[in-house]
Amino acid sequence: MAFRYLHAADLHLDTPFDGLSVTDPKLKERLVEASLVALDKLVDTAIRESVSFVVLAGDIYDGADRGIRAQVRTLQATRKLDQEGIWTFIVHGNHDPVASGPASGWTAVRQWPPRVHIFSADRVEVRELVASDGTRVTVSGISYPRRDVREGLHARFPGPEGEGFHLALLHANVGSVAAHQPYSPCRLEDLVATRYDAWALGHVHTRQTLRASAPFIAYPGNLQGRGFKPGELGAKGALVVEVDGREVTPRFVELATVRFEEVEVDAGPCGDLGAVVDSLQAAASRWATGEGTVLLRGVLTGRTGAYEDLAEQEPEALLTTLRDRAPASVDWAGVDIRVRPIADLTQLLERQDMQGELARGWAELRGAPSRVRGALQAHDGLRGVTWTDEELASISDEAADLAVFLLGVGA
Ligand SMILES: [Mn+2]
Repeated sequence: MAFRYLHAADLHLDTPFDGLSVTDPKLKERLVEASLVALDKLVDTAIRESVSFVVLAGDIYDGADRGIRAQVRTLQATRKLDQEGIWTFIVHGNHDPVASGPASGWTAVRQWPPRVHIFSADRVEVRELVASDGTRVTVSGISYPRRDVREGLHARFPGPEGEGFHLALLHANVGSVAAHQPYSPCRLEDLVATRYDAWALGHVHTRQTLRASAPFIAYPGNLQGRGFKPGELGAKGALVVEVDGREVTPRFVELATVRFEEVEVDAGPCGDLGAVVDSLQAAASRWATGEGTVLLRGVLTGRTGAYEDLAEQEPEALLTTLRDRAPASVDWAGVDIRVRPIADLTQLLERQDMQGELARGWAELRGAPSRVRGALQAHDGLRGVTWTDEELASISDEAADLAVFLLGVGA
């Protein structure tokens, strides 16, 4: 005998996809809908998999002011689950705290279906149900009262009581993940010590199982990727978790309809711009497999004979060319050009002419970041800007590449 539940987190419904420059109106529309479509697919999956309940571990909404579109869609989703006899348990996180900001506590929906429980921010509440196989299940959880919760809320959980399967639901940063805010911080050992059978977590957008059993501890990752940060890339969705006695088995289900991927293309073998376009297109066609849309960002690297071509063309023109010829399910968000010319100033260091002098000047600057810093900060427009030594070294390299290009070295 076994039962299943579905665990999702960080839905960020109606996310505005800040910082993404998308011009294609059809793609724009698809992005605007993506998080909501993913929610619909979550509901379908829960019903198809005959789960006993769904847990949503915080950041359901993207902002504390909770767009009405997102709220109504959530109401419809939980209504559909309720009609199927499936419970929905929700805690709120730092993006959608119970009371925060100018729209403090505002919600367009005050009447939820009977099989929905939204956990309070005042204390840990415990709800009980009987799963499809007759197992007694308790779900314990607590919402964020405001955005910046510095207290480790896990410490407030009273611990499991009685027979059955005991699940704890929380939005938290376990193990100080640097890419995310240090809200409700705790260590993995702290959660293990609580003796729950499972912790359904939210907050960290990268899907990961922190512990396989006793307790099973997992982040399902966000439901729909939101951009090109490392944690947003790849397949996104939810976990269908099967519980068979003490045995807990998660299975990832992809639900996002737009997938973000970064592809690095080595332009080294490319002799001209035509070859670069071919290489980028080949990379795009490798993603033209699944359903849904894959949004690509290309990163062009390597020392290439196409350096000059790439330096001279308009970046937008390259992008338009790629978009025009991309497979139907693939779109380009941008191409980051990090190529370098084939010729290298280090080859010129020994020469007794002007080019040799330039090369030696560059080598000297590269070893003296403080001089580069001083020279840059002398410019009016750059006053107050700071750079790390690594950034200064790469600025020196870029300048050297440009010098090679302008001097026509190796051409
Ligand atoms: Mn969060």
